[in-house]
Amino acid sequence: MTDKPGTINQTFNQLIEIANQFKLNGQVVNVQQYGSGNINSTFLVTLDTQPPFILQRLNTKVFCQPELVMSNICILSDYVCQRLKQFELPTNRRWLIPQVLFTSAKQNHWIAQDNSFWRAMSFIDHSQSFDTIQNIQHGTEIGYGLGIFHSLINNLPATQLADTLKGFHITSGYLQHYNQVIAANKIKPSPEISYCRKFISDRLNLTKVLEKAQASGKLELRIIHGDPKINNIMIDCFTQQAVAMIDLDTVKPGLIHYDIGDCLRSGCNSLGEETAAWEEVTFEPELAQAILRGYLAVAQFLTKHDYEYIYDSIRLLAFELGLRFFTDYLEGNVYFNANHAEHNLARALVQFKLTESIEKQEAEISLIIDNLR
Ligand code: ADP
Ligand code: GN1
Ligand code: MG
Repeated sequence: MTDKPGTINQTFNQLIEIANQFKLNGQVVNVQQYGSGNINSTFLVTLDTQPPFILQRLNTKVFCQPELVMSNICILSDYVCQRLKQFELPTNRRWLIPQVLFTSAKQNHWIAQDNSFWRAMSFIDHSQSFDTIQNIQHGTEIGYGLGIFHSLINNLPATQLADTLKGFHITSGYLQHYNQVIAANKIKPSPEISYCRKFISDRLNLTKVLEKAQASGKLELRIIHGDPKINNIMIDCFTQQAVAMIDLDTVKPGLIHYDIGDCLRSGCNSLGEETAAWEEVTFEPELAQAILRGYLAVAQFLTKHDYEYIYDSIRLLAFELGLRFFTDYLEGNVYFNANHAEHNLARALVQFKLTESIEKQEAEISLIIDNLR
């Protein structure tokens, strides 16, 4: 089987057969492609009597030890279920964590004949996710969502979970890989490519900012989500409150700054990651204020040093994602799902423009952070 990101190799009947490997209390009536993720292949399975569930083929090119991903998720969801019994949620809201559904043979995944790796998760009902922030209240809820998630796992020791994606968010590693790709390929010149290359070469001294802070003991490893872009934070359809964080594949030890930076770079760009109007992309400080206000109202464990690196993390995570998209474009789109050959180049341009806007507004963003201390 080819493991090209985003390719769906299974027929409808095969998908039904895979869905039936999981322990269900009803008949499968439909399996349809679902959601918009850049890594896995996601399906919604409808049953005749029970609520639907999520069926996913894990991208094993990205997660080369998928069994570890599944054991991490099981440890996490058991831990959070226990924590929720004593945890006081801000405003009386429901909060859910997706549950792993087991196969009839009591396994947390199923390996199909073509070696593809499948898992099933409970569906977060009456909720939806958005690719861009809808309004200030949505921004605050995104912040609450990440804050609740971090607070729930705050006491889970970093050693409890395996590192399922080595080098994830280590910007200097992405830079090293980029340099190797540049050296190994003949890159055709274009104005966009020149813009990206210059953008990167002008910021080489930025890449180690969080690594250095960690090495000096200012920042410490904790369990983090790893991928808190706003479409991974589910919003309750009735109350408009954050109700769950999904996409738990990258929950593992890391710096909370990866999460804070990623959530803000994703939430404060109202044109969204997929816009073709990359030259118009800006970072919106009032959305940053809303997200951070929600986040900090719940996540009350941040140290003085943690606050000091919030601005750097926002800038770094936008830059890092641009670097990752651009490298993937140069490599022929081997990591992120892409709809066309230039897709990851277009995405890189968006992130670089966003980084530029963050840099221009450093003073204003830093003031917002200071005022929330
Ligand atoms: P990827 O890793 O490819 O981003 P995700 O786990 O984020 O995959 O799933 C893709 C999309 O499917 C999400 O953005 C969301 O819309 C939907 N989804 C995934 N898991 C659930 C769930 N447990 N409940 C409801 N919707 C979900
Ligand atoms: C990927 O899986 P998804 O689409 O939620 C990526 C993130 C990027 C994001 C950019 C494991 O997230 O790091 O920020 O695309 N996930 C992984 O859209 O690499
Ligand atoms: Mg996702």
